[in-house]
Amino acid sequence: MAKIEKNAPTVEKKPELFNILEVDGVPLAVLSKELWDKICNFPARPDDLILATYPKSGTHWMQEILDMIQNDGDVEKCKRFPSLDRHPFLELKFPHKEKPDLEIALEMSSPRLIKTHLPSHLIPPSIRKENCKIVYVARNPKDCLVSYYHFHRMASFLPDPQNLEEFYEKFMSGKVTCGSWFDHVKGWWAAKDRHQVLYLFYEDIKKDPKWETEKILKFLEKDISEEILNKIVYHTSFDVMKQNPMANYTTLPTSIMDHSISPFMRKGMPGDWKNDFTVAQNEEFDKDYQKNMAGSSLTFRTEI
Ligand code: PPS
Repeated sequence: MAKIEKNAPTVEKKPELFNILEVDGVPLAVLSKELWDKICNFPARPDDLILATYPKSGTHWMQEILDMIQNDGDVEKCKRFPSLDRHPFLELKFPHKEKPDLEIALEMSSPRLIKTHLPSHLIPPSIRKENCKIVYVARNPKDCLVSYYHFHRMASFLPDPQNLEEFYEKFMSGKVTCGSWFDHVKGWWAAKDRHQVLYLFYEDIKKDPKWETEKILKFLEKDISEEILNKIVYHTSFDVMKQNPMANYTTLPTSIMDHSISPFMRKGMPGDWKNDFTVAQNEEFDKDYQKNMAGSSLTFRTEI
């Protein structure tokens, strides 16, 4: 295991973009109270497909899989726009866009695919009322923490993480955007028993993408040929997505995301946390994990 890197380089920060609004004790990347009110009143449609994740859990990977499914494996159609412009992020307003994604969603025709990092108890009531299908992807917290740390280094709209030691404390106490990883994964785990939620794990998709994609197809009641299934698995693999400008975030200005500091498509590998965690951090983490997950039937693999 590695030593902690002190004072790792970061992109120039833009504090005016941090815009953290705290809702129910959860820090959210929501621009204003006015936008939050609009989110709460968001009119979901019954055929909306919701993709929910804690940050750095494989949102864009699953977005690509779902887009490929919805477009019957047509790779060119899935390259129509960069990921950020293809499907809206319910609660976000990106610095390079004129309006919040929610307003873009309101103008979109059905069926819509809508992404969100919101915890289950904060999603707009209409999503439940309309019984929308929800795909939730969870990732083991060690890799999630490390990925989130490096993302804070390269994204100008997130605060300076300083070093992994500092960020570790913030992540474990839920003082990062979207709050506690523990509350998020447990909240959605409970929600799956009350709503149409397909709860998937990043590590499972990495281990057997074909099997997991078949699960998604069943959940979406969609039939495709073996050939298209193989095409989806290939097109959404880490190495292919990393080379795809429509999926790897390189179309954004470096003042928003600086890939020379840390690429968005960074490692994509379960167990990468071992390169950043110290032995002491790992021991402390395991103890905290036991405390926070006591009584939960949820289990995670921290390597495959
Ligand atoms: S975000 O910014 O919160 O929406 O990020 P998110 O898309 O949820 O997660 C980014 C991490 O997912 C990895 N990724 C992938 N892993 C495996 N296969 C594929 N195809 C793939 N696409 C993205 C990405 O590399 C980030 O993880 P790390 O560990 O940082 O590499």
